[in-house]
Amino acid sequence: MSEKSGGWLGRLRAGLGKSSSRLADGIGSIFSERKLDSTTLGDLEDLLITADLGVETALRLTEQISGRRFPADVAETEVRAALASDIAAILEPVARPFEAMVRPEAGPQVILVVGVNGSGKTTTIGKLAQRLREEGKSVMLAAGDTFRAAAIDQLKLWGERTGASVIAQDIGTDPAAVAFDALEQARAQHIDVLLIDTAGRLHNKADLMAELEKVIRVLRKIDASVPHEVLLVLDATIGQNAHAQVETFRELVDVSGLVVTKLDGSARGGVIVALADRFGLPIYAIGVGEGADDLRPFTAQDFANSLLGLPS
Ligand SMILES: Nc1nc2c(ncn2[C@@H]2O[C@H](COP(=O)(O)OP(=O)(O)O)[C@@H](O)[C@H]2O)c(=O)[nH]1
Ligand SMILES: [Mg+2]
Repeated sequence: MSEKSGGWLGRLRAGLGKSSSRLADGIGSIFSERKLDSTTLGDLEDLLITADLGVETALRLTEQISGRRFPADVAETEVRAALASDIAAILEPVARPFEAMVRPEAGPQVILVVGVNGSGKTTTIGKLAQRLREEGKSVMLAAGDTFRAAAIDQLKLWGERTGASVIAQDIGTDPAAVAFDALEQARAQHIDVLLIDTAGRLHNKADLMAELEKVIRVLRKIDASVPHEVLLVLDATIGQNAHAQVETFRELVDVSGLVVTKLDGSARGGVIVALADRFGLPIYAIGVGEGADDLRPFTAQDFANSLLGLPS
C-alpha cells in the first residue's frame, strides 16, 4: 500500500493532535511543578475524562498510576509512558486487524456495514474494497442505502475506482431485495467478499431495525451462515456520543466489530480507549482520511503512544 506524506502514523498523529497535545500538555502542567499526590492524581483523572476516556476508564487508569508507587518527584515523561502502556493494555485485546476469510466454494464472505448517516460507511466500504482488491480478492458492493440517489452513485464510484463490481437498484427499492440480488450474483460469479452498504437513518429506530432485520433474514434464505461480519462504523469526531451509537446499534443488530473513522481530522481519539474498555468489541481498522488508502489496521501501542504524544 502506498505511503503518502508522512505515512499513516504521521497522519494519525496529526489527527490525534488535539487529543494528543491536550493530554501531553495537561500531564506536563500537572506534574512538572507539583508532586505526585492525591491532588495531582485527581487532576490527572479530570484530564483523562476531558479527553473522552470516560469516567470509569479514567478512574482505573489513575488508580493504576497511583499503584505504580512512583517517587513524588516523578518526571512527567515517565507518567506519560506509564499511561501509554496502561492504555495499550486496554487496547491490545480489541486491536484485531480485519482479515478476509478463506472460503473456497462456500460462497462469498458477507460483510454488512452499519452506522449512522455520515459516519463513513460508504467510504469505509470503498477503502476495504481497495485493500481486498490489492490482496487479489474479487469484491462485490451492494448499494443497500437506497434512500438517497447520491449514496448509490457514491458506491458506484468506489466500484469504478477499486475494480469491485456493484449491485445497485433504483432509489427507494427495498434494501433487502438489493442484498438478496447481490448475494445471488456474488455466488454465481464466485466472488470472494460481498460488502453490503446500508442506510443509517437513526431518527427512526424502529424502521431501521426492521430494515436491517429484513436484510439479514432474506440473505439467510440463501446462506444461513451470513452475514459473517456486521461492521459498525463510528465517526471519532463525535466523542462520547459514540457510546450511545454502539449501544443503539447493538440493540438493532449483532455487531461483530468496529471501524472508527476520521481520526485524521480534529479527532477525539481518547474515545477509542473508552469504547475498548467498555464494550470490548474488536476494532478492525481506523480511517485516517478520505482516500482509498486511508484505512489502517488499529495497533494498540502505536495508537496509545500517538495519543500521549510519545514517539512510537
Ligand atoms: N477526514 C476523513 N473523512 C472521512 C473519513 N471517512 C469518511 N470520511 C468522509 O465523511 C463523509 C461521510 O462519509 P460517507 O462514507 O458518505 O458516510 P456514510 O453516510 O456513513 O456512508 C464523506 O465526506 C467522507 O469522505 C476519514 O477517515 N477521514
Ligand atoms: Mg453512505
